[in-house]
Amino acid sequence: MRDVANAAEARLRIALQKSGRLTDASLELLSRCGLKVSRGKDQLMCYGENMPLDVLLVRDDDIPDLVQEDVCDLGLVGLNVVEEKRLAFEAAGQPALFEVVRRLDFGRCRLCIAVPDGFEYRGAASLAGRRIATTYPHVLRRYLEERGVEAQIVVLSGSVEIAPRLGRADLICDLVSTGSTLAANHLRLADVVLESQAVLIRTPVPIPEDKQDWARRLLMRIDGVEEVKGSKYIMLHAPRAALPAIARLLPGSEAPTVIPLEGLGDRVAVHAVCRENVFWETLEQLKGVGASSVLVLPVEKMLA
Ligand code: PRT
Ligand code: ZN
Repeated sequence: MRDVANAAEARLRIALQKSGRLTDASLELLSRCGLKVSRGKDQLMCYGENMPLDVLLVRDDDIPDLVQEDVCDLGLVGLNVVEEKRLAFEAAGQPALFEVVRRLDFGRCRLCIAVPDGFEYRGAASLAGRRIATTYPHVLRRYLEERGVEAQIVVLSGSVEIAPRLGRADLICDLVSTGSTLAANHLRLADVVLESQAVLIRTPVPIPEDKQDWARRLLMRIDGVEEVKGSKYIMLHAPRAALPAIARLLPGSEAPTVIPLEGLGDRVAVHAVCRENVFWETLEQLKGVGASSVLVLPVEKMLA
């Protein structure tokens, strides 16, 4: 529970992974939301210098617990960890007190069933009676139960991919992103148990009123940052008659701004935000319908 002194300060607290695959992207997200932090001596707590928001750096597995216990208001963590913790709490007869409020555009991976080369996999029924090594026993158990399959779950804390070679399991259930770890260990993907990505979780305990404004602003800024990822600002000149063709070519653009060009007859300047990347092929096609002086710029911030 929060101590009285900190509650009085009315500072929000967010938990991030201290050192791992999500760390850089999580810090980058907060920095793009405008947060400047100074690291404490213990390197565990970063003080928000320009917002009443402090960052706690911890192991990813601890993040849902910190939100559950209301030590932190928010947390950035993989959905795989959130689901495993949620099911673990429920199995222990305790409701999980954290909820996913945003899915974020990083940390994508898939929790998969993977089998050794030569294993004949014909659907989930092939797993019956087998030993499956994993660090995600609760998510795996739910997957097996939903399919009415009984198998033995071998809980490991790491190096799951070598379990079949060591004879500790027949197959595995582990995270996969590129698939190269599976290939290097002579395993192949058989089924996807969970599609995962980084998520923002928050305590369902109502955030005290004096902190609510910043919690709301942070969420709005996160939405703004996520929205501009991959977005481009495009500027070009074109004959007015080409506007319908240009609108069709610009991916995900809405209501472009059209400005007359002084002394250039029916030529206009078009400015538009495209919600997707703009490729060279599109620029060539734009030129083909009469566009010139085409500029494509990254979008840094957007507030709807
Ligand atoms: O120390 P701490 O407990 O904080 O970190 P950790 O070692 O538990 O986690 P970390 O940093 O490895 O991963 C943090 C989160 O990143 C995970 O919980 C996932 O949400 C996400 N993520 C995304 C991944 C991967 N991609 C990933 N590929 N987590 C792990 N892997 C591992 C996987 O376990 C396997 O060993 O990478 C290997 C497979 O990768 P490929 O590219 O060969 O398929
Ligand atoms: Zn971990």
